[in-house]
Amino acid sequence: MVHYKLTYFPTRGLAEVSRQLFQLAGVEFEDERLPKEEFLERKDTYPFKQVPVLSVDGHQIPQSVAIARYLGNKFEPASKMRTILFLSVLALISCCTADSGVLRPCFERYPNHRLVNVMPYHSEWRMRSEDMCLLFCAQSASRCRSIVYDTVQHICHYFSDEGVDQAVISAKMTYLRVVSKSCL
Ligand SMILES: N[C@@H](CCC(=O)N[C@@H](CS)C(=O)NCC(=O)O)C(=O)O
Repeated sequence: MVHYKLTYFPTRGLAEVSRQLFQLAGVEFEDERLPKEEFLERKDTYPFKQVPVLSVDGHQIPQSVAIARYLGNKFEPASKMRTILFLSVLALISCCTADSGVLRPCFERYPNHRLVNVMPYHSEWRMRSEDMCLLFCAQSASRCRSIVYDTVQHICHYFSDEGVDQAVISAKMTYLRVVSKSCL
């Protein structure tokens, strides 16, 4: 029997669609959920130094969408109903990542502030809510130390600097600082 191991964090996030695909197909798999510290110890052993990673008899497959596609093809839906279920599970990908409530305590929040004289390492457009900014920050926790959310244009700017000395008052912008690295 093929041994499947799906490695991710102890959240739904980018692994949930594949977990659901296993459930729907009724196929056994090892649902490995790594605490942050353990992930950091093993990070270098993963193809893109990130998770989720699916191991199929020891062969690693990275990238959440590639994993879901692989499983979708492998576990061919037996009926139309199953096809519908498979498709709806795949469509869940955006809402599955809405676990952000737990992240709130990890940030100090300064409404009407932004950062000056510091460049973001990344900016993400079309972020409908502040919570989406937090989630994205947690997903690149090794770099993300602060966020500025532009509430008008719905852009999250990510900084690897805490930004404490760079914060200035600015309407309709929200500055969020990671309180503790281990929190994320
Ligand atoms: N494009 C990748 C993104 C993977 C990704 O961002 N993984 C995050 C967790 S959701 C991660 O491993 N973050 C830890 C890090 O980058 O150090 C995918 O879809 O699988």
